[in-house]
Amino acid sequence: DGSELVDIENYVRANYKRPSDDMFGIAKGKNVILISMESTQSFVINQEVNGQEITPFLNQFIKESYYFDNFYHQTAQGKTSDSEFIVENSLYGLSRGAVFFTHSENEYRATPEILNENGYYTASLHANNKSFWNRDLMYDSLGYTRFYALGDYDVDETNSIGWGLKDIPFFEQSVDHLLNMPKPFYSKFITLTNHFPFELGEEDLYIQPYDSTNKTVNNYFPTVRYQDEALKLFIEELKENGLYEESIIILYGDHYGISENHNKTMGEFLGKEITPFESTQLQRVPLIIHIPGQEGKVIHNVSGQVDLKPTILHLLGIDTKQNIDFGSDLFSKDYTEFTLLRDGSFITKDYVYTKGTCYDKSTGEATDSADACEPYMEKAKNELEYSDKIVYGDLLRFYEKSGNIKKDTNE
Ligand code: GP9
Ligand code: MN
Repeated sequence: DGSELVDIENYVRANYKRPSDDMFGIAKGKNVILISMESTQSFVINQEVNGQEITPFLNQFIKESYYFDNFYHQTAQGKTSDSEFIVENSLYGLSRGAVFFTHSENEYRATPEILNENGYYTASLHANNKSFWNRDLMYDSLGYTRFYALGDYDVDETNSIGWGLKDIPFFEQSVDHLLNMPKPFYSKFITLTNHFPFELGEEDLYIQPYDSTNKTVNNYFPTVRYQDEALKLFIEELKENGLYEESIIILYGDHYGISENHNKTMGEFLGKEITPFESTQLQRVPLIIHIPGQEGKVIHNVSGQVDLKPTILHLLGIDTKQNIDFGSDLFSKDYTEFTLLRDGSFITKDYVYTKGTCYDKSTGEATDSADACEPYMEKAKNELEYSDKIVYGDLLRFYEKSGNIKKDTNE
């Protein structure tokens, strides 16, 4: 029953971080353009392959945005769907399976639902079959008004590769959908071209593949580069039609593209051995937040996908005190650096804990200093357990919008 929520609520309330006075409501009433970048890891930012930039557009765009260079994905087997779940609920996905499939009927308190109540039109745009990852059902539970899926796009052999519609035509066609939306809108775009096995036609090859015996790693770079080009054209389009100035634009990587199976080649590319410490550091994905009128800034705080929901709501001037969120506002003056991955690994300002070993971030070496990771172990365990209890027990059904636990739990 609802009594299980009491401990969880106490834990979440103790972790709540007050928004900063400077940033709370800075984007009030603005549209939100959220972009999920398929398989995009942070190591490609400001990095070259064959002497050429991999993400020339993003490298520029981060200079006029808030760029979080220690932001981690927290996904597991649910891949893209896990990232969507985490970002919009500030809860963790499950250690096995995909919560989008197993718990789509639950009660949630996701960003789209909250924004609907605040007068926003909410839509997700992704040119794949609507039932992939059970999105059509889960999006109802998350509170989306509209899902622009495969049937809303013109897709044929000439504009597709690999998993489907290429990112450039995807964004081109999505602009028409955007222009038809009532304002303000919250829109989520999910890219696709940079998906394993990273296929690309000759005509879309802006850079040449990496040269090694590993095809996956080789081909990753040109598809990241293609996605970067698609993003550039999309932003140009937004500038032309005036949406750029009236929207906040948030880009994040959904999960890794290069798995641990490729550590040897990654080690060659990066010029260092990929230890469990480095492997954890490779779970960083870009987070870029562009707010009209704000100057660019790199923020080094350790952070993760659970932090996006309260961050976005606070920028829009919407209070989150009553929510059950495991993340916290990245712009809060009280923000505390602690990010938990789904396998129990965690990262703090100075340490990385993974696979039973505590690493000193400044050296990348294992440390047995007793006061290093120990203080966070219990917190890490509790936090994942609490989130799992909410999902498995559908506990948010006992929760009122006002932030009270329902007294009558007979439903
Ligand atoms: C499919 C797209 C890719 O619609 O989200 O899914 P992934 O395999 O990355 O989870
Ligand atoms: Mn994905």
